[in-house]
Amino acid sequence: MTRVVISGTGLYQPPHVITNAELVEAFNAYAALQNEKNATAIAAGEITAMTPSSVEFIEKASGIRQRYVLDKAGVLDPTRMYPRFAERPDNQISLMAEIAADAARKALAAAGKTGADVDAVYCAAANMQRAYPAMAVEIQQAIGAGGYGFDMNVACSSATFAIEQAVNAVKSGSAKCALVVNPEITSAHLEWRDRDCHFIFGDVCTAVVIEATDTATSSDQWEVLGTKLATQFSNAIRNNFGFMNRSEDADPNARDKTFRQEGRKVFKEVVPMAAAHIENHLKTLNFEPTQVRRYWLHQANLGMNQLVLKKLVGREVGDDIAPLILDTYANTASAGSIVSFHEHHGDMVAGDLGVICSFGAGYSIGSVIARKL
Ligand code: CO8
Repeated sequence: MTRVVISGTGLYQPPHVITNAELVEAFNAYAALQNEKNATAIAAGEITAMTPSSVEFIEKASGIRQRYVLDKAGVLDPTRMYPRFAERPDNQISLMAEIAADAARKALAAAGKTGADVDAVYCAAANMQRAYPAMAVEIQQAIGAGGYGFDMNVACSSATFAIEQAVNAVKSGSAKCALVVNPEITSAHLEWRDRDCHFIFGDVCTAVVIEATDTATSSDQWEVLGTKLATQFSNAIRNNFGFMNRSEDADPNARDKTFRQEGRKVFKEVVPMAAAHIENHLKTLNFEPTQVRRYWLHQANLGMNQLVLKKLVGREVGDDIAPLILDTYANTASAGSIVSFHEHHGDMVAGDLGVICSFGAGYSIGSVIARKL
């Protein structure tokens, strides 16, 4: 049986930071403008006045302190409240492919490979920039890869679901060296005008190189011992944006065409599901949760991760067991657990066991159990 490793990871970090203070200032300015505009209707009781956001709430409820974004000015403009991206001509690489190619080149350098070694590209993300041609094929061309590429979307679990496809492709021999990229431009689909969620997301892109042990030359290899995917339908995290909107005569700016969720419900339902998923996955490989040196969990909420870990190992654990990147990057959809892995595995030694686990819309949960070689 072919043994498969993660032999390199790469990260594209957007150029702009938005702190919670900047975010709240812009939101509150927007809310004041709306209240001024709607003063008569508010006074008549026809609509409810918007309430301000607060830095204290955001930090207490989520653990998020700042986020990276590709465009800051548009998001913080109280008369706009979403990023401003220039439409690109067909002969220019798409923004998603551009940041993915950057992360991919870094991951390939870490793995000691070039684009020419890659024969499978999975562009896995919570949102896709266009319908076709697939961003993965554009990325394939940008890095000079061969083989095939396709896009896939499993919301916040896109990365782990793609890793399973990549691992299976290498195991079956349909690919020799697979690249998983997760360009998450969440700022374009976040509703920055809704105080319940305006603080949640940030932009980033991660890349992971997956190949067989017999081709890997990297000094940093993680053998994938197993992957496990699960989905269970839920409406608690939803976005109705899609290609049918025009034919449905739907308002493209309606609230349901951007990200929305019932945060508390998600929190309550997903914590036990994620803990049970990881425990069962470890059991199939005869491991106990306490044998895991590090958990790189989905980065949606600090309290959520602490609870998942408490259920798993029976005690409070700190950053050494479950490193947090949410405070700096916010929720970066499918890239979060990979950013955590990328930034927090350098100190680990041969034989150490780790679990990458994502959870999100769908619901969807994906886990990857890996051991440092
Ligand atoms: N400032 C001040 N007060 C606020 C704010 C704010 N910004 N927002 C809400 N409040 C108020 C509320 O109105 C409420 O007031 P009241 O009690 O009077 O009704 C009170 O604060 C408490 O509100 P909540 O119950 O909503 O607050 P929570 O403590 O539940 O915290 C969280 C909200 C942080 C959202 C929390 O519920 C959470 O993190 N839940 C888990 C979410 C999660 O894991 N989601 C899955 C990940 S998402 C995913 O999979 C994405 C896929 C697609 C990506 C697309 C990219 C855009």
